Amino acid sequence: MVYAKDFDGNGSYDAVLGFYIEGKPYPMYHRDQLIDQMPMMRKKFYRYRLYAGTTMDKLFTPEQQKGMDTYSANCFESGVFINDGNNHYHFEAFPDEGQFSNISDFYTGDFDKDGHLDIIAAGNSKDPEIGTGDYDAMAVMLLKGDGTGKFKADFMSGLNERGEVRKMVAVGDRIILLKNNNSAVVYSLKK
Ligand SMILES: [Ca+2]
Ligand SMILES: [Ca+2]
Repeated sequence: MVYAKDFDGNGSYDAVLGFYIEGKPYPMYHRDQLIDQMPMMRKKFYRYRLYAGTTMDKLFTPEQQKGMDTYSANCFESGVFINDGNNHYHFEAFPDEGQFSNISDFYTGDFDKDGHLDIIAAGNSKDPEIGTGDYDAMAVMLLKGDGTGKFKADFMSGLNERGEVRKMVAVGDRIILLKNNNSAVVYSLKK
């Protein structure tokens, strides 16, 4: 969930992220991170002990919560929306392997020539804040489609990279992986 408002009145919108533990929403941040962004919180949480166990609704006074926006997200999985026709789409999440990291770019095609559309997914990111850690478990991966909207990771595809892939560009039968702070890598697709 997200609470959002200019809580400290400095002219910029503050978004405070929370997550649920056994049904109760807690802030995502450590006390120090929160205070870095909103120094006024130092007064309220002058000891770590006071911050420990604070739920989102106790973070701000009822007065501060007035007029704030709240948002929530129910799904964090990567996947695809399948077009069922008649302007109707359904979401199909990727298998667990497709959730190993963030996905920055997709490239579709029938790479194994079995008549079903496959996906090359690329990702990884060192951008997350310190408390989250790097996303580094999947720079690029082939997800083979079975034609029903389901995909399966193929670790024998020959795609094997590290680092952060931000974008893929297809040129003829080659695919170029563009990485952050690193050289581009070129793969030839099987004919
Ligand atoms: Ca602010
Ligand atoms: Ca295929």
